[in-house]
Amino acid sequence: MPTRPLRITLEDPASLQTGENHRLAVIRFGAATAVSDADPREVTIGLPPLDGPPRVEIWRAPRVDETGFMDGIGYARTPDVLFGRLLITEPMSMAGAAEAAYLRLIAFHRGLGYDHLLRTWNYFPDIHAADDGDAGSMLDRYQAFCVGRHRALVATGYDETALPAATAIGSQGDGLLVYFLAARAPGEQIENPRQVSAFRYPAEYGPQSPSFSRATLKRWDGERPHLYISGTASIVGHASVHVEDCLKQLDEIVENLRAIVEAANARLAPEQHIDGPGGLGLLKVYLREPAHVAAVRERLTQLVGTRVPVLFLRGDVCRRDLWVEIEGLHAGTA
Ligand code: 3EB
Repeated sequence: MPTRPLRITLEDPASLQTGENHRLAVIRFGAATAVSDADPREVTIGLPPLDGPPRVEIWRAPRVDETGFMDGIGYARTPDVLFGRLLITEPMSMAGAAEAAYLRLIAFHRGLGYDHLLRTWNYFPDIHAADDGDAGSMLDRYQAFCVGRHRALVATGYDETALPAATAIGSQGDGLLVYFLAARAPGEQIENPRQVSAFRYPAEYGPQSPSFSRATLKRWDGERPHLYISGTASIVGHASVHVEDCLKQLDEIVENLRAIVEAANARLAPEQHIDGPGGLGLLKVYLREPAHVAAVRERLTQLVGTRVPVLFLRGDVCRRDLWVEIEGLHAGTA
């Protein structure tokens, strides 16, 4: 009988002052990306919180077997799942940094026997700047990131049916931060019928299509299923829509989240269904323009209600014409 896997909540930072030992990860949000040399479970993402009381994201598990550092990767694990994080600050092209990060993290999670990546988060600064690594290349750093990530996935034999859900957002502070959740047993890839799968985007968005799935559905024995939803933008088919209008982008995002939850529910028994985007355990909203936060908060409340905890962060969506993106986590929280 597997133990309960993990649960992810947003909390007052004061709750970290107790010395409890059940933490798998602690995700903080601040002015600059940083990792802790003292605690392998801690990361700070350079995404300034925009609104509301201070919050940390805490991943807890009933039993954390081991925490440590290996090959520069901080990690913590339970019998079922592995959290890991790495920060690459060496000067390299973006493609080189992404390739190095993914080669290392894939060797690492497989080496410990957690063979299945469920979810990854990717943050790096200057996401729209020209990639300075490949002389003469016309790629921006996000497009170069996609090239490097894909190279590592190909080199390690990753099949597109095994791609994890992901977030990739422009942050503040040095380096490429990647953190991830892997498991002993696979999840189920969920795509969005309103959108072309990202790994099949046409070349107009970059020479290498982005390697991620729209969501991972993960069932656990004796637990409500988890759903880890990728960063979701105002994209229909493969095109950005409502490019001049943040609130219309928000409406479209909520429709995309609804479609993803429906696609997951179609795999689940009725008593396990998630009650739409407002029934998720946590939403993270990434906004390009801090001044939009009040209007976005108000409209989001109209669309999804007040039950779901929401965190607003300042970050850059990878397409210049998109101003807002939302990820959803449903991990033992609702
Ligand atoms: C999109 O749907 C928006 O490259 O890992 C969202 C989530 C986006 C993850 C990634 C990119 C990524 O294409 C951008």
